[in-house]
Amino acid sequence: MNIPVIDIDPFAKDVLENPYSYHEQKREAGPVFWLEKYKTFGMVRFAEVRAALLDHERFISGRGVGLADFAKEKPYRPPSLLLEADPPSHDQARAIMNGVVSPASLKALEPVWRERAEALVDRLVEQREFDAVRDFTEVFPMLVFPDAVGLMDEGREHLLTYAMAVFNAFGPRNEIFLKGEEDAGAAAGWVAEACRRTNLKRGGWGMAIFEAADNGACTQEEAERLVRSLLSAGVDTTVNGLATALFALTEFPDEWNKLQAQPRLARKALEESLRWDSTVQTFFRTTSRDVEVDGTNLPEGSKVLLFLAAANRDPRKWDQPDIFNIDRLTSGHVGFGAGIHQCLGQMVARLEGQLALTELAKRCKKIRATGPVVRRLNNTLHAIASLPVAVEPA
Ligand code: OVV
Repeated sequence: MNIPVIDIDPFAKDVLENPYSYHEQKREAGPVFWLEKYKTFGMVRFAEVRAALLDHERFISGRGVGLADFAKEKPYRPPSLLLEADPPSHDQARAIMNGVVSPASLKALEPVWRERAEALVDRLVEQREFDAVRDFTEVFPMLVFPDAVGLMDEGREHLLTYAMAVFNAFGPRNEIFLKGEEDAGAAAGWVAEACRRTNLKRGGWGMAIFEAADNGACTQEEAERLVRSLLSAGVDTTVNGLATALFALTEFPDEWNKLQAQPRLARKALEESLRWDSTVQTFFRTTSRDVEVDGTNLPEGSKVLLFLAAANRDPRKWDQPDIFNIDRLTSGHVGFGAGIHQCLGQMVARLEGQLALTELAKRCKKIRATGPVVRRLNNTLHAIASLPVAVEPA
């Protein structure tokens, strides 16, 4: 095959720890390359990654967005009706969810979410020193999201473990995956229970999905699985997206100063942080037919690994891509994906991020790391386990 071959394992521990130093070789190799270890194609350049995301007819999701090809192996859990589906069924499921996780519902939640952000940040700033992840970014989403879904109170801590396992499962069955699987058994059982109608509270997004089912939008069984999507995709993503934003702001103190002077920049800071270090690093697609990319034929049924995070640092697209700059125009970044599968919860994530960063910026003059960032290795998420910080009150 006349195509660059890459021997680096994108799911090896040192690569997952710091993926960015490994992207350039792939980016310079060509618009599409062969990942020898997994016998799949890969793309890291912005133009090709974005084009593939937008081309959902040729780069399909229904055979899974992980390494496993659902046409050849049984999925480890019943496939997501959103993430691991193609039109027309995908679009029906998505329409239900768009009606539930709506701008109007977020507008109603915002005042309560702001109060919770204020109370949490007040307490942390009083402490002066805290762990930005364990005490803040793992706490705040858990103070708002499970209530918005209407989840049962008992056992919510399983959400974080469950989602880590789900995101590990998109990668190979390596040590990281197997370790996550060990932790996830009990969590998966809890999640299955939590998705049932009888366990959901009135007035939440979960019950709203069942009400759509009552009106004929889908079956009750499908409603349960759509609730599962909220629980899979809604917690660890925001926990780590927010953690990365705080990490970026400690690494680039001038950017913190800009935010501190103008807390309204919180939205831009979050968006730039998603570009600078995308929480969801990669997703696969599968070719539905022979596809030509820049003269290379990708045969039907090929898995293609799309490096969203690498595309968001492609110098062909971004000026000084490794620099975190909250004034940057980030529009077009693929941190939330692109096209029909583009993140359904992006408005939720933005609201959580905006509130958390705004309240912090209003109350702190400075924030600095007091110890090293500790990564939590995951096959898909660039995650942080710990980031000790000290703040100087405003
Ligand atoms: C985006 C995402 C990640 C993980 C799971 C799902 C979605 C789901 O729909 O279950």
